[in-house]
Amino acid sequence: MNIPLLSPSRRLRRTPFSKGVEAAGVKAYTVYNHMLLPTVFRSVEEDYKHLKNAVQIWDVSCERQVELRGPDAGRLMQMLTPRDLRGMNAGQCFYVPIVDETGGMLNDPVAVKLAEDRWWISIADSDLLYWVKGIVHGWRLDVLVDEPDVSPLGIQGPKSEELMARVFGDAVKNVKFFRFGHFDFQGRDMVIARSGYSKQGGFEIYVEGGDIGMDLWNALMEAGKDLDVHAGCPNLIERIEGGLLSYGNDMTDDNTPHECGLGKFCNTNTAIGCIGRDALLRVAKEGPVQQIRAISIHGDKVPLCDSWWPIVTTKGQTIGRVSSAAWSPDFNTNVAIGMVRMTHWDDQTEILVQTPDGQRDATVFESFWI
Ligand code: THG
Repeated sequence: MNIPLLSPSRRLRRTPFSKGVEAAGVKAYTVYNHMLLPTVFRSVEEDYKHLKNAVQIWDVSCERQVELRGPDAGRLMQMLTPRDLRGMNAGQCFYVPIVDETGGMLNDPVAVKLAEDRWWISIADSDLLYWVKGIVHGWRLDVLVDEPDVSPLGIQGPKSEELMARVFGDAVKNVKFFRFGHFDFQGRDMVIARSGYSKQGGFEIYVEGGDIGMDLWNALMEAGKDLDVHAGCPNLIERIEGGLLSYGNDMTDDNTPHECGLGKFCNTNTAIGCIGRDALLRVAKEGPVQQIRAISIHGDKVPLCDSWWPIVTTKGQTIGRVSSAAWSPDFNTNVAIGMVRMTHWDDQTEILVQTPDGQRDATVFESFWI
């Protein structure tokens, strides 16, 4: 198959780390929040093995921030999500479903509480900024909303803590999961959280000011030479094994958080002010009729999944869709994420998946691989 190239232009934004990514031999990009996001360095499978054994530097600048500043910032944040934020303190990060007035998912970002009156919403791939600006205008809220020059850099993998300590000092080891601290790099303040889009452990550095980007990239590469540090990126195989969802692929605004298995991040009863609260109270009472599941697709390696693959019964009735799939060397099966109707969502249910290569036997699981 011929894979066409992407034509560069200013609309397809480069990042502060693009030069480093290119020097490291990036082989493919996707577009995420109108910005370049690397998807392959050596190969998806080699990158996967390396991620699980060493440490990688990820250019995840495309996780853009929607910054909220002002006295109504906290109130606005609670209007956006059904997760109860009253117990959240400055210094914490929360994974938060963002819903519209129907309870449909608009994004699944990480909310970073910098101060009572200052937040970053570290967004997945949808133009959340416009929804937030619309709410601020419509409700006449006292808060400024914009996209600052902040580019996250991910440090992921089992050796990430060692590498981070070498560059930022041992104190970085004290940062707990989904919390952040402030650290110095060349006289500049960096927000560093223990978080990231892998299950291998790691950190995210919120780099303020693109001008310092390559200095930081080079310092990390230099300090990690003997740790086998390499440029990497969110890995398709590893994130499916871990059940990390991809907005626009695994769910859209047609899905509620409960359908996405994100009910544990909703406190709809107490999230007073959430715009989708009434709608979600209704769907939460009944419970969803379809839900995200781990799916093992039998047989040899499946092709790239760039459209939804129907899930059917032996009688040919459609009961769901597969939205992400990849061959897993560690689990010796095709791992997949899909939305499955309640009649077939129980653990170990046998189903059929219609891949572009033909129909495959598959099994539904109630939990992911890692
Ligand atoms: N980090 C930051 N911003 C992001 C992402 C990120 N923006 C885009 C995208 N990723 C948003 N989606 C997710 C999906 C999953 C997680 C984070 C962001 C995640 N989930 C963990 C899990 O499900 O195991 C932990 C959730 C928790 O316990 O709170 O980390 O990766 N900055």
